[in-house]
Amino acid sequence: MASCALLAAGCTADPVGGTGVRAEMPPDIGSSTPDSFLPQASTMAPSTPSPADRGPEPADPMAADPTAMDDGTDDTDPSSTDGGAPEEGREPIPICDPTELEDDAGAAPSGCAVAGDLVVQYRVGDTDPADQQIRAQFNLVNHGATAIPLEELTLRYWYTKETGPPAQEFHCDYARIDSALVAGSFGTTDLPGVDHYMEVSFTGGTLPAGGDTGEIQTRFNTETWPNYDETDDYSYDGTITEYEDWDRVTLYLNGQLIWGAEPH
Ligand SMILES: [Ca+2]
Ligand SMILES: [Ca+2]
Repeated sequence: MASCALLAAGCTADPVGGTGVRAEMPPDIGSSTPDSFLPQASTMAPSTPSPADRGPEPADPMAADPTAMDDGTDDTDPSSTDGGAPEEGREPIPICDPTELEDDAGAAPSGCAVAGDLVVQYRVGDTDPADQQIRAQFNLVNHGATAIPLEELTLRYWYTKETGPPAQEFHCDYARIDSALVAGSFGTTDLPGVDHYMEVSFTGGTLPAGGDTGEIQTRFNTETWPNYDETDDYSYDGTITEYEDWDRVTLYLNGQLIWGAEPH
């Protein structure tokens, strides 16, 4: 079992000082609910409904406030509460301005990330959609010329949870970049057709220009181990057993959507 197993419940092996720090929202979204953040971030999914159209969040202890999703992990280090923040003295990588790219045709942009250059590849980790676990495996690919610190990236896997209120547990079984750098948390949403997402974040590492992270094997379950039904899950596809580009898993750079389409 990888050292980051049960990250959501805390992890003792911590060679980088960040393991066990669950995914946090970047500063620009950390004080708002996941739902209020989503439409604003949906630069590639403009059809996302307005938050005003939605009712109040259900009385789910995990709902609304991402900081309320903590289930015991160590959040005492204030410097670790802004997972999207860059290292001291370094500016966050912005998304490239499309108009500037047009003016600079032919030149590979650097210092920013081009929408479409960062890609989530997915494959299903188990093809049983009615068991007690959801296994999703990812590879992040960077077709651009700018290396991206992984701390600035978060990924969301969207699904419906049939299993009631018990907390869920995130595991990273393997990651080429080092599973200890991979953290997971859970949020709720009112986006159409889904009610939960798993969010993967990173406590270190780099997505190199022209490279990839290699595979990241994640898995989660509910504490009491009831079955899920994955057949209605937005991000699930039991036929994808080899990695391929998958726009139903979304990727964010410093909180802004840069790959994929949120449920709509
Ligand atoms: Ca499964
Ligand atoms: Ca489901």
